[in-house]
Amino acid sequence: MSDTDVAASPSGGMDHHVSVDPAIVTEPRPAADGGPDMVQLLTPEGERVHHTEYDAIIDALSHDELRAFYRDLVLIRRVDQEATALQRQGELGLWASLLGQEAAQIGCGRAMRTQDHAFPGYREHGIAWTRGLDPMRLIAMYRGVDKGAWDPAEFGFHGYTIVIGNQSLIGTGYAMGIQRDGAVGTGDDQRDAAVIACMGDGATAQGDNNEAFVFAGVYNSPVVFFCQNNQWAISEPNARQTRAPIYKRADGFGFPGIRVDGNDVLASYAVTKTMLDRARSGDGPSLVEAYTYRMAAHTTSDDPTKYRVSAEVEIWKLRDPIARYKRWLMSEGIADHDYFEAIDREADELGEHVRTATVSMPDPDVGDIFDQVYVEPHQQVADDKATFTAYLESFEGQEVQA
Ligand SMILES: Cc1ncc(C[n+]2csc(CCOP(=O)(O)OP(=O)(O)O)c2C)c(N)n1
Ligand SMILES: [Mg+2]
Repeated sequence: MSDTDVAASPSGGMDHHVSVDPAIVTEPRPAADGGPDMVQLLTPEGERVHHTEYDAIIDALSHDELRAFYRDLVLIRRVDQEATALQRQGELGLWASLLGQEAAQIGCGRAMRTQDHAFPGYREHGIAWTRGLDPMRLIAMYRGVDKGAWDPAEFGFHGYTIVIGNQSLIGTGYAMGIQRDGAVGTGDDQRDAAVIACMGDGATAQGDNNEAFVFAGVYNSPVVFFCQNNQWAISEPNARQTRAPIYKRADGFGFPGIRVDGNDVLASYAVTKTMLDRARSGDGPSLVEAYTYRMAAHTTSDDPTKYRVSAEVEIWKLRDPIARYKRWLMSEGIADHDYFEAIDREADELGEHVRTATVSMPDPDVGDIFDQVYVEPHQQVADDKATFTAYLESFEGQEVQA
């Protein structure tokens, strides 16, 4: 396979490990660059692309706000890198990296208002960051010392969930509730609310997701389905999830779908903001397909070299979300060398904090997992706790192998 083949195919033509009907893999696939329908406001080289619908949204941002996007991108990438390293050192049970998807998530998260609610999967560290959730809460969960039970109402950011596709249904249900509470289309900026339901490209193949689209469409619910199409669902490429571009799926459900360059923080922000404004004002749901790439493994338990070629990853490196944004900020004179240095220093400090705070997290009392099952006492759970406690005590005085 030549480099050209790889460039033309988001799957990278990686079919040699899995036997697949050739009729499926030779079907036309979306262009690896997202195609002409994709909204892009910043090229991979950092040049602004003008767009009649979205320019005004970007022009309305102050230089402080534009610089803050950069800070978000760099700091959440650093958290992600540290968490990946900590997992490799045995300090976390698992980590799901967002590497490459920072712009999609920061653009989306910064388009939300305080009263909006996001329903994340397991990789939405960037959206969590924009909602003010301390990344250590995420890390504690992946270390297995915390159940991830932050207060969704406090952050407008619900619990991490690994069940694929559930966010669409739960988010739609929540959006229907917001509608019935009369918090849509009142014209009050402090009150009108909307939901971001996160999903991946793989989630589009779930029945739950399609059922959510039916409900959202029929009830005109204030929900934006934010699909991060990172080209892969573990080892399954887009070509085995869908034969049509994801954003076009919305047509069949009667609401708008739009593909945006998910490696372009400006475009991701402008498009998601437009769709959230629309939802809050009572104009109903939409599907935003943020076209991006998962640069790292699916999770730290996965080895992507088994199913995709490195040439594909190299192509996407050239589309890096942070490099292009930095180039643009510099060329516009919005940020200078001193600013970037200060952000790098802040990232170093944050990295150090992540490392020291992780290794000094206290182990939870193992009994907690039983105590928090029911509000009222429960005999079966009490018996289970006693059995488990006795089992642990049976090791006392023995040397435990790490
Ligand atoms: C209902 C369900 N089926 C299968 C799985 C196993 N699983 C975990 S992640 C994943 C792939 C999801 O891919 P995608 O939606 O593209 O999200 P990404 O991981 O790429 O962000 C699968 C199949 C699951 N967690 N839930
Ligand atoms: Mg995916």
